[in-house]
Amino acid sequence: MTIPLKKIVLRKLNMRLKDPFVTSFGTTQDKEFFVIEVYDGEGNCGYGESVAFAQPWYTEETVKTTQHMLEDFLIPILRGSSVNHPDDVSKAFQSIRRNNMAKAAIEGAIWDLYAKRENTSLSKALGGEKQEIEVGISIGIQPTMKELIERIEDALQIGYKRIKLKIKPGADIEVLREVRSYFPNTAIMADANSAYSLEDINHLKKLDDLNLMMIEQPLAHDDIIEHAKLQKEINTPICLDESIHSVEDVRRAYELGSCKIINIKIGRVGGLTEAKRIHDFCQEHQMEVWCGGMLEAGIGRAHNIALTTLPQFVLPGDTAGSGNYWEKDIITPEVIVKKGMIEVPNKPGIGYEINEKVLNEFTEWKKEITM
Ligand code: OSB
Ligand code: MG
Repeated sequence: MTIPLKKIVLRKLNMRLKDPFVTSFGTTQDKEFFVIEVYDGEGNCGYGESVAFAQPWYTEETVKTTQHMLEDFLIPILRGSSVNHPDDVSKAFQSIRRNNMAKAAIEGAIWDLYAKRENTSLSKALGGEKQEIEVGISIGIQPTMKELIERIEDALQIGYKRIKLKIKPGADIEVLREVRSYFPNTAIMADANSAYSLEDINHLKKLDDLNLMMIEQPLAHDDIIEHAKLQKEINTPICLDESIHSVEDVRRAYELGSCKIINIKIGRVGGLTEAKRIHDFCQEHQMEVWCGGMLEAGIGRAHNIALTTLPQFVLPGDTAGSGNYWEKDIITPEVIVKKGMIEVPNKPGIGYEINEKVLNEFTEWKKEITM
């Protein structure tokens, strides 16, 4: 049965993170993004959240390109399509190259709407099984070792199942070595966000002494081949993040041996349908996966939680609790982490209510688009 797409509301939000988030590519504190509401005219509304940053330093997309794609291409395509299942959305978008984060934002809203119409949770609509998920935390580069150790101690207090530390040239092996000496038995991994090249191979080999769960995206954002060369030389498992935009990218990485682990981000791969395809490929080929994060507010966080209930998400993801990022979140209840676990909501759709007061407070403008 066709899902009626009667009206879309595009909201531009601006929310300030509690603390600036520092990576090898730059610092983020003000998070600009879109909330997309899709109405069926029968009393249901699906919610999506866009994840592209204001600057094109993680991928090529930005807040402005997201708006351009949504208004000038993606929404017009939906106006002329009949959507029977959310899987139809990515098919309808096939004529548009990449712009995966823009596609994912609106596809996510339609997945939520679909689940609500089916009176089932987004988790179950995706085929998820878990009632609770294990989560880790991603800690940005800190000004001092003292602050880093404190951040890790706070995270361990909350029970996060693994600690991810951002590294960059000049703030890497020595930092990790010191952290390891403070926390000999903690599950630790590092994320380089593409800051190294194969010329650094002898330097990167030193990671092997640190008993890390993995090193995430050490080499170029668009590389598959050099990661395979590096993986042959180091024992630390490589996890690819920036290099993966589709199940085809995962197949190439698998066949070349470029990594052992895949970080799935819904936005980077163009939506939940493609994320599920990647999950299924990895399950079949025994590659471990986990759900990455883009400093999302509550709606994006809820989508990540639902995705993580699929069985091959065997490693803790970056979906930390709302309070790790925000003074107040746009959903209610906020996402709470207890003993490193998040309880999966079983209400229809994303399973959280929208906190309209907070949503309106952070909305810079909104537009109603009649379909
Ligand atoms: O590389 O995973 C990344 C944040 C922004 C951009 C890229 C990355 C990250 C994170 C934080 O690591 C994940 C999160 O807590 O949402
Ligand atoms: Mg990463």
